[in-house]
Amino acid sequence: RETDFRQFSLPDDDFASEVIRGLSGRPKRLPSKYFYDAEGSALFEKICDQPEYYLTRTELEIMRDQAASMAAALGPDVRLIEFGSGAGLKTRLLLEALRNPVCYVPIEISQSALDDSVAQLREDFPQVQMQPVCADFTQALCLPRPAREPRRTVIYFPGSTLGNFATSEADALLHGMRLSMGPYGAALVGLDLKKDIGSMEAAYNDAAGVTAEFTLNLLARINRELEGDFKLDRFEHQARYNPEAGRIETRIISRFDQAVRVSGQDVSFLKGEAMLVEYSTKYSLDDVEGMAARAKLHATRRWFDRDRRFCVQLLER
Ligand code: AVJ
Repeated sequence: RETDFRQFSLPDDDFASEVIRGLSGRPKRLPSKYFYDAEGSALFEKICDQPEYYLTRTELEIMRDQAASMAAALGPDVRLIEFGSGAGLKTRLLLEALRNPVCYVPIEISQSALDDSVAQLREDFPQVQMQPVCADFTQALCLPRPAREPRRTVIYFPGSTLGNFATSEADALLHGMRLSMGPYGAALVGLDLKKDIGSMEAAYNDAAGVTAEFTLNLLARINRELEGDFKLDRFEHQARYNPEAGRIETRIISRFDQAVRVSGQDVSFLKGEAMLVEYSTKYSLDDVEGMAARAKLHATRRWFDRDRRFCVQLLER
């Protein structure tokens, strides 16, 4: 029996309060998880088609070439949990390679993205129990019980989404994953690697302006859902590599002194003032080892693309 699980507090309840809190801080911030409404998820898919955005293409290449090797390392009868499942293309490659997977549990904040991907996967993998959960994977959540006892639980966390978190949050998330995966558990994590600054910055500043549109959609979403009156042409997208922190930092910059109303509150901006909206951390192999050690996990195997731009890392208890 398949059940759709939803978290107890609906994501929308938190949206207003998190936006107001973020805009009251100095610097102003907006949480990047709110990028992914239906519009934002569609725009992210469009980012993945841009020539500058190498991440998705590269990770797909790794999965195409080496999913069989990953599946061999994971073994049979796996319960596969995915954090932030998105369109589920990489997942399909992993599910195809796995031997007799017990169930697939995608945890995704965007209901539309979750519905679309699971509908497809149900058709393609009728023998795998599908147990979608619409939730924010950073919050405590209840997971559905599988119909058959798995040999081990594997948490799949592709896309370098871990890089969206500050170091301390990422550590906490990995540590939480360690607890959710149980004693023989594992995590398979996609991580974007440090490389020349030009390529990293270009990936977040595509010439067609799709990433800028994706970033500013956060303001459009606030307008749609929180009675905001942001004028999008009065703000601009900025994405720069911070070499000390080892991450791309995306900000929305106010082009003028201006006031905006959000959820019945006035928020004022100075010309040039920034709202911090996203981190996209880039890793060295030393960074990966350090992070695994802090979460008390063993970095046992990793798979790269030809040019070593990206890696899929196996972490085991
Ligand atoms: C899928 C969240 C990892 O940070 O590279 C792409 C999101 N933001 N372009 C990333 C994103 C701007 C992406 N993640």
